[in-house]
Amino acid sequence: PRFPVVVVGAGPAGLTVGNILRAAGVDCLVLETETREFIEQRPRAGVIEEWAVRGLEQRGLAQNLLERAQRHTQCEFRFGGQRHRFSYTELTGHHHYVYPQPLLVTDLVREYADVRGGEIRFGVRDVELHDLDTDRPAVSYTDPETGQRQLVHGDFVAGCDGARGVSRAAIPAERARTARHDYGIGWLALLAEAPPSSDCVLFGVHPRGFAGHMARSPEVTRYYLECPPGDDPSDWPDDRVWSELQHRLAATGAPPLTEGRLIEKRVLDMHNYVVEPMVFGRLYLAGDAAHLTAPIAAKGMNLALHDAFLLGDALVAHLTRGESAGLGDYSEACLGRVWEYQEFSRWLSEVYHGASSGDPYLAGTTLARLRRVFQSPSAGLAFAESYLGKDPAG
Ligand code: RFL
Repeated sequence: PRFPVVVVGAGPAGLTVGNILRAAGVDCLVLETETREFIEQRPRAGVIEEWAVRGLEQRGLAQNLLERAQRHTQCEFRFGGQRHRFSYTELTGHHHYVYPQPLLVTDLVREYADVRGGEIRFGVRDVELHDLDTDRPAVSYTDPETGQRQLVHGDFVAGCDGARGVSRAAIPAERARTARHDYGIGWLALLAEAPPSSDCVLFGVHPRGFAGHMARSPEVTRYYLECPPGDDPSDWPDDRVWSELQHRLAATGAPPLTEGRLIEKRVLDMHNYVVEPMVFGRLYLAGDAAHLTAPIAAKGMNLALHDAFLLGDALVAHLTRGESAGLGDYSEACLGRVWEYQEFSRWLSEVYHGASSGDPYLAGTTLARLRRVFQSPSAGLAFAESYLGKDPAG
């Protein structure tokens, strides 16, 4: 079989590319190693930036999101035992959407496969990419039902298989550079079966370590606790987690957190990477396959969507109208935003983790940085702009 585009990976990036192609009548095949049930439930991101929602809306992909997502207008930092509200919408007129990633993925799969008639194979094994540097690239995989190897030819391969996929590794080392940054910090990522304890996102900057609170739905709340990298989640029984969260997020006038059963407990070793360029021959990387940002600033899915909009539109322009400028500019057009978000993540990581670094100098300077966001209107505005993400239209 032959498809104009073979998309590797059915995350937000791959499914968005697939949907854009199908809307333009371009055939494509999406290959995914997991089952449909699994990807529709995998908990991860929740914060989507306004421009990204608009990008989905323009492509007919935001109907459920716009009906169901919460709109957030402020966040709260807690440090020095006090609450500090930051109303970014008041400063900028823009807000954040909160819509859990599994719901977005569910919407995107449904639209791609059930509405737009796109082809997708779940549960594929041992995906390999071939002849990427020629005009007849191919992808092979083992079919989960027959156990047979399948070979699919395409004109283009979209590598959207995330941080643990095969696409990035298919680029020879001398053809792309990977820049890495390891924070040397761990976050215990938690999902609690408990209603949110605040009407907005909370960031606790505490000498014992960072703690975060993010609503996901009226019944489920995401929490984060800074911990040593490589910590074992089994060292974090529920009692210890709640006592640490209560302690690090305590502030004058703030009610205690509403506790509940912890349904996810994973230690994330915070690191970032960026692959440059994001293109090798007929392979175009998008999303986490090309660049990872630790969830410090909640940027990963937004970058994945930005790449997917540009790649989907560029492939459509090339395949339906013979216009190849979009494909030519693709990598550079993505990387501007990628580096901007990487820099903000790094800046924010210092703010979150300075107080607990054990270095009193770093603790002093990063707390000063945080106070400046509240005391200086221009520093507040600059922070709000980075936090909300740059609007590609303006
Ligand atoms: P995904 O979502 O990882 O999708 C890749 C898909 O490819 C499949 N796959 C393969 N398929 C075929 N062949 C192979 N060889 C394959 N190998 C893997 C995988 O099963 C998967 O279905 O990548 P994509 O599309 O680039 O999307 C990226 C986002 O998922 C990611 O950046 C975000 O989840 C990051 N992130 C957050 N981003 C935000 O914008 N806001 C947030 O609030 C936010 N919170 C988070 C996050 C990530 C987290 N984790 C994973 C550490 C919170 C957490 C806890």
